[in-house]
Amino acid sequence: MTGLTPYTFYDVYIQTSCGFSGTADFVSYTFRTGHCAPSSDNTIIYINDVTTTGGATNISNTASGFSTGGYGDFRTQSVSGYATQSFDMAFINDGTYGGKMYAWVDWNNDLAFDNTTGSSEIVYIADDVNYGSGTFTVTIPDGQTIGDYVLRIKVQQNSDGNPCGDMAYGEVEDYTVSVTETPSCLVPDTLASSNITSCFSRPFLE
Ligand SMILES: [Ca+2]
Ligand SMILES: [Ca+2]
Repeated sequence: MTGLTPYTFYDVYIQTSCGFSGTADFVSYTFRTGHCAPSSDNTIIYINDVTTTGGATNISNTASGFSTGGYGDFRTQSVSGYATQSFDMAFINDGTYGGKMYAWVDWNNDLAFDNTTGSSEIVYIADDVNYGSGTFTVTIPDGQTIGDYVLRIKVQQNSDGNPCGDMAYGEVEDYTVSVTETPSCLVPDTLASSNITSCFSRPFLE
């Protein structure tokens, strides 16, 4: 099936053609297009604050609490930048328990987060302990096409960092990375000075 609109529910009706005997009754099936939406029934582990810095526009989503069902769709909030530009994303969890942290960006917009080891769509893994807060840097890939891409951040305890895996304890939040045109003339950055020497004589005043 092609030509479907992302983030839309579709009803499909199918019936069997029985040749000369006619047709069987319809059976129906409902499915949703878009990125997977993991769920959690336990409300005690969640991402509370997400903020970005370094983008042309930035995300500030604080005190979000636990999203219903464990999945928070915040794609209307975006951080923007051009290819090769970086931004920082800071998160604060509920403050009591924390969890293992993961983030992905669907850079090829195929509605799936490639979780293969070494994939460029994995932008953050911190799963050695349970984290109450943290910050990570996301660099927009060189040559990335102008457009919108979904960034998923996930907190969870127990089990691994599967972007589509349901959580016994955890929450997922989705945001948007808007990639803009690279400026034709970039402003200087990372300015530094070294080996400064005097190039003039200070007037001697009497
Ligand atoms: Ca939340
Ligand atoms: Ca993808």
